[in-house]
Amino acid sequence: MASVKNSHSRITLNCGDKSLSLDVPRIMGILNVTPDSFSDGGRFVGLDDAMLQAESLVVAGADILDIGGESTRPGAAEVPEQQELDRVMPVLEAVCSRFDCIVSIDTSKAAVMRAVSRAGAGIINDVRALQEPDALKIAAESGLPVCLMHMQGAPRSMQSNPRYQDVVAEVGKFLQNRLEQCVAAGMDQSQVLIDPGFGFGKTLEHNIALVEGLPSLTDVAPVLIGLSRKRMIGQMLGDDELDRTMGSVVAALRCIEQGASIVRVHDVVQMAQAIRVHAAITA
Ligand code: PT1
Repeated sequence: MASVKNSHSRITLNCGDKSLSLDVPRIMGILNVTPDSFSDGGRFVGLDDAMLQAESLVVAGADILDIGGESTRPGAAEVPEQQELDRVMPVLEAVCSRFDCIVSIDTSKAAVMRAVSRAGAGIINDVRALQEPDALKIAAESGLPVCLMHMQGAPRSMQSNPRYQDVVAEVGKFLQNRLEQCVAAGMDQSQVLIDPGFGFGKTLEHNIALVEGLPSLTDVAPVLIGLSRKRMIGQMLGDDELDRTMGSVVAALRCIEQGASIVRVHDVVQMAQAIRVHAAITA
């Protein structure tokens, strides 16, 4: 199936002992281990539950499992380091011993990055783009691919009054600058992903502008996007529609058409079907 190739389709991510080619769109399945996690309502706190969820994501076709011990949805409070480690490490170790899949860790803390890179993590996913103390240095030392995300403000207050002159230009400039910092810290440029950060200090209009402006980001680096079940989908469907799955799949597919390389989703089966049909038609 030779679908339309985006400009990063020859890149392979070197995720420790595994690798991931970006020749086709890739699916990152969300495995949250935060009790206050949005959308899954904190159902996957226990290790057994987390393993069942991990298995279903892998069987459904996830290329990467994303494990996060800190909720970063709007309004969420920060989590102490030890609590984040207590949430993430047992799940990471169990997933790595039971499944042959790449695990990314959603964290901003250098100490968590160091611990997970020694325990088998394959990607560091940081919504704060390695701006926390020591994060850039520790991430570079890990040798793992990183995802740099744009956020305006902090999770607790970021949706109170998001403002931009030109959201696409400002997000692009920020990510380009963080990418340069990563290269200066010794990372291989091909191992850095960027993410516009849908819903992180953005109105619906900002989010839509970023979907349509995505090609200017894919010029900078391979793009990862996450909009699964977010408020922006609810806003487009009407907030009385509680099932955001189809809306999320359509929006993610549009991002793939716009050149996104990796989509971070809850609903892996539906996303995988959409990608397969889209690839067959556009081949
Ligand atoms: C994301 C992302 C993430 N999103 C990456 N990591 C979350 N790389 C966590 C809402 O508006 O997009 N990219 N890690 C989850 N964060 C949110 C933000 C959840 C906004 C919900 C909303 O509903």
